[in-house]
Amino acid sequence: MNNSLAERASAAFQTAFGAAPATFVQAPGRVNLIGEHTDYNDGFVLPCAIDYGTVIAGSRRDDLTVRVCAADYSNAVDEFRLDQPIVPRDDALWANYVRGVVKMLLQRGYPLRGVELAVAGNVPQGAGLSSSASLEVCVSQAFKTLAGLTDEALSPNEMALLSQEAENKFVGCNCGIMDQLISARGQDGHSLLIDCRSLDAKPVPMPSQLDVMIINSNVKRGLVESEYNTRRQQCEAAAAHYGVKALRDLNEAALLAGRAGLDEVTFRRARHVVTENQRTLDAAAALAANDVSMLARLMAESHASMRDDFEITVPPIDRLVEIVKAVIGESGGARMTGGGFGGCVVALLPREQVEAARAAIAAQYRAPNGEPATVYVCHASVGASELKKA
Ligand code: GAF
Repeated sequence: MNNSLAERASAAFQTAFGAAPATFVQAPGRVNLIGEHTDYNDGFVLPCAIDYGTVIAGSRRDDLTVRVCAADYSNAVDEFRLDQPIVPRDDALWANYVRGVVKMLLQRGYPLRGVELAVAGNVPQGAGLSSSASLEVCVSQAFKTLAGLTDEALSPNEMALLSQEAENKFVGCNCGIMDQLISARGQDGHSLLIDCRSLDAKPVPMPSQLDVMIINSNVKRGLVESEYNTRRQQCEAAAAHYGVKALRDLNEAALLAGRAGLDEVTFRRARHVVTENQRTLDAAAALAANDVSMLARLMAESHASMRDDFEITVPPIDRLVEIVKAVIGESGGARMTGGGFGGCVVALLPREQVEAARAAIAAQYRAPNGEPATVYVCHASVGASELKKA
């Protein structure tokens, strides 16, 4: 992703600010292999960073003014000051991801000076691949690099946490920590098994014979935020029913034993989270052992659980999973990835089956509006970093 994005960011910088940038930083989007809606239940997730993301070209200023140019929004420029209240804009939503992160950095006491930034990204928006987290973490990285802060001064975990807080409190989306954490800490050629309670992250090598295929259904997602928030509330209600801090603290036996008095829907929501946590741990072990048929089984079970218990898939997404599974059988896995209600399917499949899967999708799938799916074959990539000195 980096070269063409860096060129676009550089060109936008030159146009907006009339000079060359001092540095470039990047932060990736992500695809989650398994562990959906578990992060805000203090549970486990297994995402990898992808080679689609955000690049920022940046330079320091001598004052307290921040100027940001968005290459993807016709080089629109947002400007605000570090010594005045930072408030959201309702006429340029992209700017709020930047403003929110800066506000959280200031609230935590980081010594910021003014900057000029130009932003370019290529994560498809609204597809469940974390374009927002990629932007937020990239902004954190830009300020970190331009302020000369070390990892000790501003760790990748802290970057992820403050980016999540910006999304929760400034942008207004009540997401968990997964997306920002993998964007900050991704590792080349690895997925990360993340414990969302302790924020420990264990790298798991991706088997060399498998490719990561992401299939964007191009289904326009509706009701995402309200449904997402409803699922969170149902999970919290279930945890309260069982008397635990979070659903992470339940196993399947306890789930069944304490079921009396819990309504059917809330029980099924809890069952998804409890079983998905175990599947995620098992999938990380299967991936590490290159046990592809086990991985395929766990991904299929995860999809069924999201469809039947958590009710976050939609028929076109279920159809895409069926099409891919008919090609790859047990030699790979496929499931919906991300928050749900549209978005993408992720498949882990042998490299030699990629073209057959692509052909089957092209021949057999159309979104309700007639659009075909968009297919990306990705490489598990490194998290937020400085790219190069300009
Ligand atoms: C979205 C959220 F941002 C994540 O925190 C996570 O909950 C995910 O949906 C579902 O697993 O991407």
